[in-house]
This record gives sequence, structure tokens and C-alpha cells, in this order.
Amino acid sequence: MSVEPERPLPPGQYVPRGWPVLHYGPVPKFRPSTWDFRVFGDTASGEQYRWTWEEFEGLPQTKAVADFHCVTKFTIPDNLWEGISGSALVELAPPHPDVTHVMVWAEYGYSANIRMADFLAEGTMLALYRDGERLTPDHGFPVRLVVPHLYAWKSVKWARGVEYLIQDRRGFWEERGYHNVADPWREQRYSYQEDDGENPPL
Ligand SMILES: Nc1nc2c(c(=O)[nH]1)N[C@H]1C(S)=C(S)[C@@H](COP(=O)(O)O)O[C@H]1N2
Ligand SMILES: [Mo]
Repeated sequence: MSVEPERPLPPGQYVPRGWPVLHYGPVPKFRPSTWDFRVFGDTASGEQYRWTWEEFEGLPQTKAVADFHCVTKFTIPDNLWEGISGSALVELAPPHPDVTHVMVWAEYGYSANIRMADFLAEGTMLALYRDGERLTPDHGFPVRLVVPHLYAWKSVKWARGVEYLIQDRRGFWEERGYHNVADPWREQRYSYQEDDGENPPL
């Protein structure tokens, strides 16, 4: 049995039962006393920004409803995400005017690069809640990035920092054959599909 989604699905996607858990490596332990979130790299001031867990949780939060598309072809429709929007974070930590991309970093060195425009887009946020509940450890507790309009490998679980980039660089999967941009509506799955000019060297 499959559930009819309210919005059209990107090409090749289907709605599974339940919400699969997908990641590389182990689930990290959350230690609130040492946890921090950093914004670094090409900031406007040249300084880096750092929030403790308590401070980060206290930042202004927003909500957005969005579907979640994994490149392995499952789509989870209608998630209510709640957290700190990319644009709110960028206001708190201004980038150098030449910044074009961000690298979002997680525990154990997982990373994903996205264009600044995608980071600032409606719906992109550092989510703390889904459907009114805390994320579970498997799904990225305490904080995960969600970039609903890109394939979900860009939605970094266990996020710990954002690096501003004046020059684009590939993240974990982008270095391993996945598409640098990852628009599911254009089925940008693999690096061989990239157009010149949107792809730093492999
Ligand atoms: N830190 C981290 N985040 C990650 C991954 C990972 O391996 N490590 N996998 C990505 C991939 S490929 C997908 S499809 C989604 C899956 O999110 P879910 O497990 O909440 O469904 O997380 C993304 N975020
Ligand atoms: Mo994925």
C-alpha cells in the first residue's frame, strides 16, 4: 500500500512506509556540556562565531512544512520542521561579500557543500524538531540541517558547524560520485551529470 502525497513527487521518487534511517558510520553521543556550534571560514569580520548548546537552542526559531527526498528514491512527505533558519544564522554571523557556498560539518567529519542561495532559501534550517518532537538520535539529534529542495544527503545530521566558502569545495558524498548541486526535480544524482561551472574538481 502506498500513500498518495499532497504534492507531486520529483521524478523516480516513491513514498515508503515509515522513515528510513540512512547514514555512514556510527550515531554520535550528545554531550551538552561540550557541544558547540561554530560558523567559521570566510566571515565578514574574519572572526569565528561559537554558540554553546544552551545559547544555540535559544536562537530565534522558525517552522516550515516540507517533503524530504533521498537519492535512494524514498520521499518522506509533509514534515513539519522547526529550528534556526539558514538566513537567521547568516544574519547573526555575516559572511564576507564574496562567499558563494557553505560547507556544513557534522560529528565525525561528515560534510555537505551547498550554494549560499540554497542555505538562505525558504525552508532551509538547522532543525531541532520534526512534527513537534525532538529529533531522535538516529535522525540527527540534537541538530540536523534540512535543505528540503535538495537530495537529503545535503541534510546533514548531527550538525556542528558551517564554514563559509569563497570558493566551492566538495563535501563527503560530492567527493564520492554524487552531484555537486543535487536538485531532485532535475534528478541531479551523480557527478557525471554536472554542468561545467557548478562543479569544483573531483
Ligand atoms: N552526519 C551525517 N548526516 C547525514 C548522513 C550521514 O551519513 N552523516 N547521510 C545523509 C543521507 S545520504 C540521507 S538520505 C539522510 C537520511 O536522513 P534520515 O536518516 O533522517 O532519513 O541523512 C543525510 N545526513
Ligand atoms: Mo541519502
